[in-house]
Amino acid sequence: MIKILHLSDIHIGSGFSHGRINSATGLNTRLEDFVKTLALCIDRALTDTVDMVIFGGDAFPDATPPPYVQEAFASQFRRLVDAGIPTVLLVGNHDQHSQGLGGASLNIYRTLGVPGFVVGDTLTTHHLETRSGKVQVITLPWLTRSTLMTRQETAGLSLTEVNQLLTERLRVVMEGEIRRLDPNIPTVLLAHLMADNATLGAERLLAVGKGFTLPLSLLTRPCFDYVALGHVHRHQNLNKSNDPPVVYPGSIERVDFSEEKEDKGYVMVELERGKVDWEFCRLPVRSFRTIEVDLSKTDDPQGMLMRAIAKHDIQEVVVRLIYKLRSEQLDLIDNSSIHNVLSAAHTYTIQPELVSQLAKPRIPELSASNSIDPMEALKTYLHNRDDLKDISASMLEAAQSLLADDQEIYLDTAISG
Ligand SMILES: [Mn+2]
Repeated sequence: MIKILHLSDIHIGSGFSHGRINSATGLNTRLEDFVKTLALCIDRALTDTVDMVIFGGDAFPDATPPPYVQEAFASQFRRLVDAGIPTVLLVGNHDQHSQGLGGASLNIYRTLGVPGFVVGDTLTTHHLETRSGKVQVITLPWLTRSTLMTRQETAGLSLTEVNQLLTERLRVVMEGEIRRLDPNIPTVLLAHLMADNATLGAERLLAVGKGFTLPLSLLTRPCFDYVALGHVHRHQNLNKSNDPPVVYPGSIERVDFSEEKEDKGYVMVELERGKVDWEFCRLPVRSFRTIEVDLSKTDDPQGMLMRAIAKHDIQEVVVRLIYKLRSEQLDLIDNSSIHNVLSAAHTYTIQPELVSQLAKPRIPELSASNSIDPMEALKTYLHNRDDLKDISASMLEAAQSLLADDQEIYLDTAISG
């Protein structure tokens, strides 16, 4: 039986806006949080003497993290080298340069020839020797349009068509890898991808550009004993039958407020050929809390706001306060006492939202339902703005010539096709 620790989406060095500078160390407290949490994962690998650690990709927020962040990451993984635990580092979308090939932030481990370390930046099968026997790991890093297709092949295709073509290509290449597997050795597929039935989290906002979505059927093959995924930050097993398990461990720390309610952790796997057990292990990470309150209908907005905050234990929590109010209520809010109570939080942000301005346009004649000539709209607007009286004539003149230019350009294009 082979014991594996599977973690993913470390994103160390991100979310600094949710932290503050620790005056004792000079470091952002969120970097310290991420280091502490990563250290807990490595601790577990060492105390349980796992046979292998697999990382599902997205080590940093981008491919060129600052040296002190790289060092924080390296000094934790170094502990696995010292313990002689084989480790596979998969390349995620955040580890790749938008230009060129490969995972720039992780390739250094291969370049240095770190003993027992494998960097997965291509679709290939790695044959690893662990203390408890052999294991096969197929690495499937984040795919981009240029991975399996040339520019000529994708020219003129829609995103959906490109996605289909990529899936077909991948199926063929994957089939080649599968055919070369030794059927008697336990096998793991380690992939950084978006599966079509995954429940999304912050990654859809973090991703640079639109990625591809791959069908689950590509992953649920009987030749795989365990499918280890990365990319989606919410922990989940995509395969209801669990044969094989197709598991996102999720991110190890909350990257932003979209992960406020998610458990964070890693996965412990026990693997034999044809048999697998796995368990999600929660990590004690810093809490995030959104406090949202609508004050627009109360006579006592300050009191209601303070009561809403008091309902929560915000000690050492990253807090986001969102409150709605009418502009007439602004004078009833005492900002200094809000800052005062929120200072118990680790960090906090305050987002007041005015409701009245959203409800009705400032100049009724200019409501969106009326389709009016732009010159007429500008005249109406200027008519309502006494402060612009002096320049209104020249503004109208400028607008007139802009519109004329625009029409000329439009006609030019129309004629030239
Ligand atoms: Mn990712």
